[in-house]
Amino acid sequence: MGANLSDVERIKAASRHLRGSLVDSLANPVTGALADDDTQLSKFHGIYQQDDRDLRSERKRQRLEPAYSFMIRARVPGGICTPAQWLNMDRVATERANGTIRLTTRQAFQLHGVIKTNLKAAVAGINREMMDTLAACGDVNRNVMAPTLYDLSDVHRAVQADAARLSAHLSPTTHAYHEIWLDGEKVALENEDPDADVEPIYGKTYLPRKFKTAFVIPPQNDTDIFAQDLGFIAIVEDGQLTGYNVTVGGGMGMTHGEPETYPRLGDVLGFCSAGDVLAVAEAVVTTQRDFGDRTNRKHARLKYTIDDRGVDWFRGQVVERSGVPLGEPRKFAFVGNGDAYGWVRDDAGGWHYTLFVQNGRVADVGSRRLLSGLRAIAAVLDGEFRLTPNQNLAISGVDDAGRRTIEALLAEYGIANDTQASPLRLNSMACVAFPTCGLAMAESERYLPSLVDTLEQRLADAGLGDVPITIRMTGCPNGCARPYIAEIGLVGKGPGTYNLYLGAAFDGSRLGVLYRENINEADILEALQPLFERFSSARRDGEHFGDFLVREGVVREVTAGRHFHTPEAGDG
Ligand code: SRM
Ligand code: SF4
Repeated sequence: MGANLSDVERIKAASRHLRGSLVDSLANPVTGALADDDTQLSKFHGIYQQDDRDLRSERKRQRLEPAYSFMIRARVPGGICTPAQWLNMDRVATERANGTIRLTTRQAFQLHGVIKTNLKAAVAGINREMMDTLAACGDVNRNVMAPTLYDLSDVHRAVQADAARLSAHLSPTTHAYHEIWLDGEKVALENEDPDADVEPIYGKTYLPRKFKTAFVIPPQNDTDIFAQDLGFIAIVEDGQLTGYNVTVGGGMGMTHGEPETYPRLGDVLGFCSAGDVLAVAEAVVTTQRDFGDRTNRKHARLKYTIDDRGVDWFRGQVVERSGVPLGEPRKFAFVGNGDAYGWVRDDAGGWHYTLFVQNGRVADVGSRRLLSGLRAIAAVLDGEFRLTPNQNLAISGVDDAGRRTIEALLAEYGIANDTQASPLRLNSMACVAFPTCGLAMAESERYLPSLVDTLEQRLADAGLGDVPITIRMTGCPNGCARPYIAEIGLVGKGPGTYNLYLGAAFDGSRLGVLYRENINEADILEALQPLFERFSSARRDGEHFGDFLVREGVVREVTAGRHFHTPEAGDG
């Protein structure tokens, strides 16, 4: 192992395909934590060690170890979840976690507050309904996203099927997961020699860094295709899926004060047929496996491999490795990156209700009993749930009678979409941040709703109450709610302070740019108020806020991720 490799590379290489000493760590009664190296390996199994940030200093004062607990992330390819899986997740959340379910920005589930002694039972519990947590995190391909809705149901089904196939194809094959978490259920594996495990795609040290894949069907860019390492844009001609434009090299993460890190939008590499998806994806993944930077984890994502070596070089690798001659990209156009709320009917007559779930948190709060209501709906649902890429939930595939039943339950539990909710709120997203996220610098999920209360009032006062504007907040620059492609992006800098990014496109196709640094709520309002007024008086018909700010020269147009921090010729 080379001297310059990052420590995580050493841990992966020595882990015997992700086993490490996880079994011993789980059995150790002396601490609520895992051994250090195991905290890296557990991620590949969908598990993050965390501690309650609200209690951290008090516990330190009392010389107690941090209040350790674990976050478990379950993969839900394409966001499709059966009613039985929902009820099972609810049961595990109630019995083994903190009694809430979190829908993520990648159409997955997260449970928080699982203590070590509950961990194994929780993971086994999730697996009971054919849902797993393997590769929900770690240096592998993560949950594969797919569009929630499309009016042509056959096309939607075909794209969902491609997403599911790719998810399975890129899943790790190690037996470690079954050995550690599901013993008894896969007895035959227990006696196998761990070194005999093979990872045909990943090899012993997996990928240099996390890797993310999504599918999308224009005109809705709900999966934020340009934020993905690898994307497949469905091309639909005469009502038929003809194939996909392939995108590569998207990613949001950066570090404050380190301009060599930056968010980047994916490039369109070319067109492939649906039958070539697996081969193309595998070629993209193995190129990143072989050429990604394993010395510096802040420079290890595919976006940097591509910027360092050039997109033409990358295309050459993909074509050579896959044997697929990528064609000229086909035409496509997006209109937005949000969800369509309320009832929508597909061409086969199925009804779908997209329910707004503020910041993805499913809990009973006052008269809005989301957890109980969805439990009741799951008990009678004759269709499926679809977790959306915007932290919402579609109740999908019901007939007319089913629609009436769902409507009654939505009303009974006080969870139907608020018809008065502003488009700003409906287009808002916040990452988890405090108290669980170890990387949070500022509040996000617990704060954005109240900031939106104020901003929606200001927008209404400016006569913009009906204008959809995307707003996303994160507690740190890692970008978990994809803030750099929101028209108003707020990124945590320190307690109560944020960087404000403006000028991104409403459809997720252009990055915003830093407008104000390290500002508190009063400064945020002071910065936005005059821009709202200007937008109100000079807006062109149907113009979006981000486009307006760029057209008016309030912020420059960012044409590429590497120009995110510093303008270059052509950046306007
Ligand atoms: Fe994320 C790390 C939560 C989507 C970029 N993310 C984390 C961790 C696990 C913190 C940690 O490493 O200790 C957060 C756990 C918080 C908690 O307490 O639950 C966390 N990320 C989330 C979720 C739950 C946000 C949400 O509110 O929904 C999303 C889970 C997605 C899923 O189901 O898989 C989530 N994270 C994203 C996205 C959006 C996306 O994938 O479309 C991004 C930006 C896209 C990208 O990857 O570039 C994202 N998360 C990061 C990064 C920065 C990666 C980078 O390249 O620099 C980190 C930190 C890291 O990897 O070092 C991170
Ligand atoms: Fe945590 Fe930062 Fe991701 Fe928010 S953006 S969940 S604070 S890592």
